[in-house]
Amino acid sequence: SISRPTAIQMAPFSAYLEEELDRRFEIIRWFDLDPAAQQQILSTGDAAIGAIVTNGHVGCPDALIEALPGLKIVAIHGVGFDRVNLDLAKRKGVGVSTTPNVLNEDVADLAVGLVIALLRAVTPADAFVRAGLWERGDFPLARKVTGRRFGIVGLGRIGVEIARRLAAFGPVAYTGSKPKDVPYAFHPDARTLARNSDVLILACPSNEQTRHLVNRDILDALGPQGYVVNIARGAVVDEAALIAALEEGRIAGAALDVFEQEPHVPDALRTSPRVLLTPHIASGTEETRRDMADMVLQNLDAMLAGNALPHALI
Ligand code: 8YV
Repeated sequence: SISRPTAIQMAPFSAYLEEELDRRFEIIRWFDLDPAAQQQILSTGDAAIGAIVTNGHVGCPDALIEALPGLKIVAIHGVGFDRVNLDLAKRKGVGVSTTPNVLNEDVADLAVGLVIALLRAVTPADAFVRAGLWERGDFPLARKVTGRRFGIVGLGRIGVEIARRLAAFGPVAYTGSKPKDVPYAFHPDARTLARNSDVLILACPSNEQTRHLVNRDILDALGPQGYVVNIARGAVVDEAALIAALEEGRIAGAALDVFEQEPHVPDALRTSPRVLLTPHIASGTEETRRDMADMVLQNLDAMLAGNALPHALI
């Protein structure tokens, strides 16, 4: 029989994407394999495995890229590539693709939703009504959104969409590697931005430069009336420093869609009345996930046809 190409799938996807993957490849679901079966693949290095399909935050281990002589592509369903070793992929002649732009609007929409929900205490207010507490008295007052100063860390494709939306509410400033041609104030570093912001929104990539960028120093620059919103990556925030700042009232609150050890969320965050938590859902709409799936498939189809990857990082 004519053998079909094999692909390793690193994480579960939508039924649509999984069906389309099954149509094209013999699929190995890495997350369903026990350690011995994984080790078997790592030591035999099956040359039929031409693709790894993964998501933005799971990525793939270096050992897998090293082990597979027939590997041609790591196709990421997402834009973050912090868990894929680009230098190694390049050295091995393996292409890496992402799904840029199609998720910008959703991620920006969720960032704005988190800002409003956090300052206006929407989830505690919902819990208050459900618990029947309204009949015993009014809900405590929240904080005003309009007029707040918004500071965006990372004005890339997503950051700029967040800026456009938040500009309807108050002044927007940003920091990043360089100033851009935009109508928002640039600050050269996160500390200066934090000092001049009420709400600090993280929209930068996760890399060595941004690891624990939001540390004690930045949180103290933001101050006791300040809020943090993270839709980027957990690693951008020193979670222990954030927890301490929340517990000691050195910042007012935080809304987090991403975490350092997700899906593990520390108890100190899960029990804090000052935080709003979502399970990495910023790109999670049916519409956008369909578009992301189609981009993954375009990249895989290009690989199968021997063409250049349309959304290649390298
Ligand atoms: C999703 C993301 O978590 O794009 C990213 O980098 O983190 C998200 O879109 C994920 O990649 C969807 O599979």
